[in-house]
Parts: sequence; C-alpha cells; structure tokens
Amino acid sequence: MKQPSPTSRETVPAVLMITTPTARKDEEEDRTNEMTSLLDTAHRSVVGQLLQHVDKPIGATYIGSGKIDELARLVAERGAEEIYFDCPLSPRQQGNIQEVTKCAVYDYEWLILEIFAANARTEEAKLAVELARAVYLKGRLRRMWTHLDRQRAGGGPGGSGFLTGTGEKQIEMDRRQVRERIQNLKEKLEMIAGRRERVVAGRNECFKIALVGYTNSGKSTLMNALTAAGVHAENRLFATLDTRTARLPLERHHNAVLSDTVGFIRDLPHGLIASFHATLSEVREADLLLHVVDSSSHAMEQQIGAVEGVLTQIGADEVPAIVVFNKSDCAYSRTLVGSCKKRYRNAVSLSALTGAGIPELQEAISQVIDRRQTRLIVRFSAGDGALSAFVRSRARVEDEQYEGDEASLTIVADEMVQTELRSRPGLAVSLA
Ligand SMILES: Nc1nc2c(ncn2[C@@H]2O[C@H](COP(=O)(O)OP(=O)(O)OP(=O)(O)O)[C@@H](O)[C@H]2O)c(=O)[nH]1
Ligand SMILES: [Mg+2]
Repeated sequence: MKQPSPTSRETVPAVLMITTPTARKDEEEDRTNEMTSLLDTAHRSVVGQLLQHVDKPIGATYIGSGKIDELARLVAERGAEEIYFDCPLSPRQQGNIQEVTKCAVYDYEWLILEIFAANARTEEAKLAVELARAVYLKGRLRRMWTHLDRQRAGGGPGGSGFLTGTGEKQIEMDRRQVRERIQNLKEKLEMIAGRRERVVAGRNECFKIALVGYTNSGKSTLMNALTAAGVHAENRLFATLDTRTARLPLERHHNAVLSDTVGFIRDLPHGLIASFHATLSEVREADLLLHVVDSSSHAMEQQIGAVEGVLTQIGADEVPAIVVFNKSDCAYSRTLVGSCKKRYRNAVSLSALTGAGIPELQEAISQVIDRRQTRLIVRFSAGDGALSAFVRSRARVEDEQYEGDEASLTIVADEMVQTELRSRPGLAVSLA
C-alpha cells in the first residue's frame, strides 16, 4: 500500500467519499466539513466528493457498484491520486474498491493515524502512534500481498501456485516482523507508562484536574488562560498529542494541578485509544475533568456526545466534570448553549481567548474542591518553622492559637492533604 506522506508540504489531490447513514442525514454537512478539515491537516486537497447514504454496508465493497464506477470516473476526471472514505473499511473492501477505481483508497482510521503520526512530538506519542499503525497494517498484510501476487501472475484470481507460495512466505515473514515490532513497541510504552505512574503518584497530594474535549475546542488555550504553562495552541486538529501538567493557581486552594492532553474526535480508532492508554491515565486518575466544548460549532451536541463516548471507553465516565462551553465570544447559538447548559449540574460558559468568564470557572473549580474539604485542627511545636511552613503550603489556615510552645492551627484540607498531614512526624491532627 502506498503510504500518504502528510509531512510533505505539497498537497495531494484527493476525492472524498461520504457515507452517512440515512438516519443521520443531518450530520452530512458536519461530516463533510470535518473530513475536509482533517484532509487539509494531512495536506490533502479535496478535488471532488461523492455521497451515498449507507445504512447497511455492502460486504465486499461497502458502497454499491454503481457508486464505485461513479467514483472511478470522478477520480479520472479530476486527476485525484487518492480516495478517502469517512468510515472504517475492511482490508477486503479497501482492496476491492482500489481494484475498480485504480486509485489508492484510504479509510477514516488511516487518516486519523496519519495525522497523529505527523503531529506526534514526544517519544511516548511517537511510539503510541507507531503501535496503532502497526496493528492497523498487520490486519492488511494478506490483502497487500495477495494483490501483488495477482499482478505478478498477470491477473486472474488465485495466481500461479509458485507465485502464491512466494507471497504466502513473504506474508509469514512480514507478519513475524510486524508481530515482533508490536511486542517491542508495547514493551517500550510500558516502561514509559511506569515512569508516568510514578510521576502521577508523586502528585497524590495534589487535586488533579484534566482538560478533555473535542479536538480544536480550545483546551490548550484554556490551559494557558488558567496557568503559566504556555502550551502550544493552534487552529489545527490534534495540535496536542502529549500531556502537559502545570500548577493551577486558585485564590483559596494551593494544591491544584491542571493537565492538558490529546483531543478526541468521533469514532476515535480503538487502536489509538489502546495505544494512548498511558497518556490518557491523566484523565482516568483525575479528581475533576474540565470538559471543554466548542460552542462556536453547530455540531456542538454531537461533539459532546462523542467526547462522552470516549470517556466511557477509557473508563473515565465516573470522574466528576465541569462542562465548559468555550468560545462564548463567537457562540453559534446562545439559546442552544443555554439549553445544553441546563442538562449539566456543573457548567459554565466562557471565552478562553478573551478571558470573559474565567473567574466563574475558577470559582466553580474552587467549589468542587471545597466540597471535598474538612475543617481540621493541627497541633505542633510553635518553634518548628519548617512544620509551620509545610502546613501553610498545603492548606488554608482559618485560625491560629498559641499556648505555651504549642501552635494550634484550624485549617481546611481535602482527603489527600489530610493523609499527608497525618503521616508527617511532629503533627497531631484532629477534626475541628
Ligand atoms: N474565538 C475563540 N477562539 C478560541 C477560543 N479558545 C480557543 N480558540 C481558538 O481555537 C483554536 C484551537 O485552540 P486550541 O487551544 O489549540 O484547541 P485544543 O482543544 O487544544 O485542540 P487540539 O490540541 O488540536 O485538540 C485556536 O485557533 C484558538 O485560538 C475562544 O474562546 N474564542
Ligand atoms: Mg491542544
């Protein structure tokens, strides 16, 4: 299979095939726009597009044979070099369509994998993408070689016994290589995951908040508005593929940290979710999620649904969340935002870009932390400056009394800080 190279600056002319089911006809335009923007990110220009409502995919070719002929004509007429489907295709379907259209055919999953590959910056993200691509290609090796066999044998299904034999051997060799590579990548990722777990465990005394949301919803921009992290934000899909964590300064709380991570999209390929399992641990382990929604998009509700779907898939659907309706400066419909907000117990609208509404979000976060907090009395030797500084760095002090050489502080602390204080020698902790 020829592999597209989205890193090259030249744009490749491509034809787009949209296959939205009839029942989801109203999503047609959004899908087309999203696919066009994904293709643009991958340096493909859409020179033609076709639509077929596919309610039940046709096994061998996904779409009807008439449509495939139409696709072949369009490709020839517009000089397209590639065809992209907006859905996953089986290796057999991909091969069959390729044969009729005489053009390279790629599916939705491959396109997402390509974009992830081009955007991966950190070692972990690069390995995770390579693993997902290797798993994707493993399932397609047979198809690639059978196709080659037929070409060598001068067409005709089956090919000659000799050539088929060569192909079989080659498939076996390739499979073994790919299997070994997959194993190797998994081991490397596990090592990195171990390191990450230790870092996350080291943050146990912190209140951990993670940004989640559809790609391009403004997570990184919000991260920058709330912290001094200075992360990369851009009007591009999947600009962020790694995780960045920074201290989140709040008036009443001193131990909150905020993490920015990879964005989600509809039908995020399973292979990618599996590969990014470790990166997404920041989301699973969080005490609170900020679900960032792009309220300038009219597909806002579908995007919320897609994000909730991924959260369930990665086992993070039980983590408490504040829904942040971002881009309020250019909301698609204030009425829609208003009615959507009512569905959530905890929701705010703001603009990460202009800063409007940021104080309301900070207050909403503080209230969540407040609810997890208890009033405690800690006693220690009044002369112990280090201990006094330690307590003050971890919790808000409401009152302080001194009797003889004993200091007695009334503080407000959450469970994690309580555990930390109780294990510190020289401190006596009791409920206020
Ligand atoms: N008008 C407006 N644009 C915003 C706002 N917040 C973010 N943006 C823009 O939206 C685009 C995407 O922002 P990012 O912060 O990179 O989005 P992200 O969710 O981190 O995206 P990925 O990392 O690609 O998943 C950028 O061009 C931002 O300037 C906002 O409140 N208003
Ligand atoms: Mg980002």
